[in-house]
Amino acid sequence: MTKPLLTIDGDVASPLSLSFADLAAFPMEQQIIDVSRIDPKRQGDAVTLAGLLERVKPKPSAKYLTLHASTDDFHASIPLDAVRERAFLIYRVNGEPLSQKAGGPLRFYIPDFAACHTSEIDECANVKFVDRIELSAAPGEDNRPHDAQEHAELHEREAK
Ligand SMILES: Nc1nc2c(c(=O)[nH]1)N[C@H]1C(S)=C(S)[C@@H](COP(=O)(O)O)O[C@H]1N2
Ligand SMILES: [Mo]
Repeated sequence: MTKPLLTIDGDVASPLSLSFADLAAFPMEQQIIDVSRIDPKRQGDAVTLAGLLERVKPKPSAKYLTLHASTDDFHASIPLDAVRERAFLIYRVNGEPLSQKAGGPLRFYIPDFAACHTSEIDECANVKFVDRIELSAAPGEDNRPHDAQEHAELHEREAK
């Protein structure tokens, strides 16, 4: 059995749960094969957020995208319009599921993010271990660090 890695729900017409096999089966025009073409520091293959949204059909009321990682209780909520055409979800490296070390099994990625804790679309919003994407009219749960000290503390915890 292939277990779902990601659920997309909230203000959408068709909520959806997807396994690794489901992600791999997305049409090629909704995949990015070799994300290093877009960001040389990253590797692997991804499904575009636009492709996922086409499947779930956001309602007109959906203005925010909340990325949930239950593994470490990390959450980020960002304006949908700012990322809908450029973000993607990395799910595979060398034919295998993305490793936990790299933020797998599934990691949200915005290629051109702002510096940490400077804007809604910052590097901290590149949520690792993302297992749920929730669409909503208002901002959702968000526990990204607010300042340099909180940020340093988070990375210290991450390194353990
Ligand atoms: N689930 C989860 N995702 C997370 C974090 C986290 O602590 N937990 N840290 C964020 C922060 S603050 C940053 S700067 C980036 C770092 O990503 P990297 O380790 O791949 O460079 O991941 C983001 N995604
Ligand atoms: Mo960050």
